[in-house]
Amino acid sequence: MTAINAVTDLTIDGDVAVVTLNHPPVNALSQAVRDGIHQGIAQALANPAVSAIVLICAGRTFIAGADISEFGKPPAGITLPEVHAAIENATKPVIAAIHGTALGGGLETALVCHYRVAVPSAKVGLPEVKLGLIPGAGGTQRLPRLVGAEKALDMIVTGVPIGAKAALEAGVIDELAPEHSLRGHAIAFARRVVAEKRPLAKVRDRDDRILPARGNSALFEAFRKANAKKYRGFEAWLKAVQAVENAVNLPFDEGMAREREMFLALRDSTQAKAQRHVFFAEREVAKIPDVPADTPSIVVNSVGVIGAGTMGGGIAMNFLNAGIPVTIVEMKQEALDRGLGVIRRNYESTARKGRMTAADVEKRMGLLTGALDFNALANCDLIIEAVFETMEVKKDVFGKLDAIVKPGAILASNTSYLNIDEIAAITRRPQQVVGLHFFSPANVMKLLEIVRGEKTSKPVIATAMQLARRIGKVGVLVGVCYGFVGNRMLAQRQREATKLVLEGAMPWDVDRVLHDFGLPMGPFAMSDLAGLDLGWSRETSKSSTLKEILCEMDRRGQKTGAGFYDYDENRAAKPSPVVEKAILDFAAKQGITRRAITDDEILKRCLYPMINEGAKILEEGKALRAGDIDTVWINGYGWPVYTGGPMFYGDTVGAANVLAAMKDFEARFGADFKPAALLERLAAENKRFADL
Ligand code: 3H9
Repeated sequence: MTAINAVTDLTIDGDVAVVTLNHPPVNALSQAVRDGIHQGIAQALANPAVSAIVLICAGRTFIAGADISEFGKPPAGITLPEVHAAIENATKPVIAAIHGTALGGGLETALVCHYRVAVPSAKVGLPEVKLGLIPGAGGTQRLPRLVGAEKALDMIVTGVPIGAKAALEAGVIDELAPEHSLRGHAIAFARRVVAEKRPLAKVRDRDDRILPARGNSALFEAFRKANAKKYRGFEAWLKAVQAVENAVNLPFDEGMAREREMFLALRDSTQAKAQRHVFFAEREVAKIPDVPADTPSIVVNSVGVIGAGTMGGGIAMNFLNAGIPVTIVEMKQEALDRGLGVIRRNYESTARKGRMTAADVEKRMGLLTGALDFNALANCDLIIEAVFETMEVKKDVFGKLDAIVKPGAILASNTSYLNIDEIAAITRRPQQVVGLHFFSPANVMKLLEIVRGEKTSKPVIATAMQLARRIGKVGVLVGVCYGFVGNRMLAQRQREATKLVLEGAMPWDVDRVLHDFGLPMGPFAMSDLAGLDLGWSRETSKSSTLKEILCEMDRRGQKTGAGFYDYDENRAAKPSPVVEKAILDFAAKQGITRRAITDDEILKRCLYPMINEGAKILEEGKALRAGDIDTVWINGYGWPVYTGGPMFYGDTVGAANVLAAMKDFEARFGADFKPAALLERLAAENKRFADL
């Protein structure tokens, strides 16, 4: 074995040279890796004893793509296209041996090899769109030549990898290797290629699979139309469609040149920078400086959930899906039966859509036990309460739990706003108490705010973070404050949206501006969906807010067919003249002279106070990093990933610009807009939240 460089070895096995990359964690194509492949291939070609070359990776995966952390830095060393040319033009066959994931530049490297073998568990894909990019090293030109235009469009635009068996059927790979003998099988395959005098197959030379789509612009147009809504706001996917269309219609080298041009333009775009930020932020969020990875954790093999309502049921489903038994407790048999019934129906509906088998449904339901007594929770490792949101009720529940549940168990609250320290203080084990704030619908939304109380122990935090991953959530550690990170910032937007409507805008103006920004829906459409009568009662209603007035008119949201909007039988929303009049009357009663409000003002007044609140959250240490706040908003509220989250968006606008607008608003509208000290500091020092 010869070491080519720190990350590459060359071994000669009879007449086959094996170039092995070893660059943990994912063998990304850093400068050293590119260099290693290039030199390894050159040495193998120069060796007269070698008749074929295998390219393989050590560790958990084949090359998982370009090294994303190199983007945005000055280019150094040999480029990937140069490495690819060396492989493709090699005078001896080069075989890619794939395990783990061959993604992005990794798959592109495999596609310039003359043949590809993979173990059954391997996956291959071009996920560049998820980073705001298109494949930039031939992926959009070579993949269609192997799998045809339609399959290539699907793979490149969704970015979702396919398994090795599907890849074999589609024509991406040539052969499957047994799971645990990839190296040996790849060498044997290489010998066969030589013995059978198979050609040095170059994907670039094939056109049999793309010919059917040549000149068929309707195919691409239909694809664009069918996906326009799904990818609203994203730039890269349309470029990807264009690149595949080029592959079909243009000579190979011209298609390559266009792909490169589009890739480079996208790589330096705001969207790609934002999506790279999100990629790293979602991974960094798991790192807690004072709770290192080796912190001991608590084994969680059984979970108790208190409350079988919408939230409790959704929470329970997460654990059932992960194979963890759940005991769910309700006060009354009827409520318990209803809750269990809803869970079953949810699973059955998933099964009807073909995303689960009937056996899967029964397996999950078999892990679920209903009970009417807290004593049923005595042996659970973790208990999460999802009961009514008042401090008295929560304290009562925690007091009872503390008396019943085994000593090492974790007691968690799903509260959205309440003070975890106050709840913990009622128990004899405040170190075992933590907030686990799920977002509705709890079995769907990816976010889990993990609320660290003053006394929450490090093992409890480590356990909560690991558990989040185990149930497929993105766990974000937050501190105790009203509304934690997500709802605390949301309150800023809600306040301004309500004020804007009294000052001169209409709910549909505010919603349109925020929807166009990329949010799934605006605040008023969201209120209609959630129900305007949350926390409202006819007895205490005094026509003192617009919401109260609408509830009094029985306009309580989508469920009553009317709220801020009118709804037809298909739940399609229409601006409501009744609401318009109610707004004008209410504003007049309040003595407000309405004025024209621009879309620009709506956007800034709704979003900048959120960024400002995010700055306060950072100042107070209630979130560890700006990227953690972005992760909350992207995974919990559907904030458009291509803007990077509220704090990254603040960086894009620039702290000085956000500050200037906040000061202007403060002068016109008062203390709601008082700038955070951190925002002032960043503006003065010309820094970004990302620099903190
Ligand atoms: C591309 O290829 C462009 C080309 O078309 C053109 C070029 C000219 N670079 O996710 P994990 C790090 S674009 C740098 O927790 P898993 C990651 O940050 C690229 N670093 O593991 C983390 O670091 P840390 C196309 C990377 O097992 C560690 O590796 N490729 C990269 O859950 C472990 O990651 C992609 O988009 C990278 N490319 O999942 C693939 N990838 O430990 C992106 C990972 O310090 N990667 N890291 O936090 C993935 O999808 C997943 O990481 C993967 C493993 C499925 C591979």
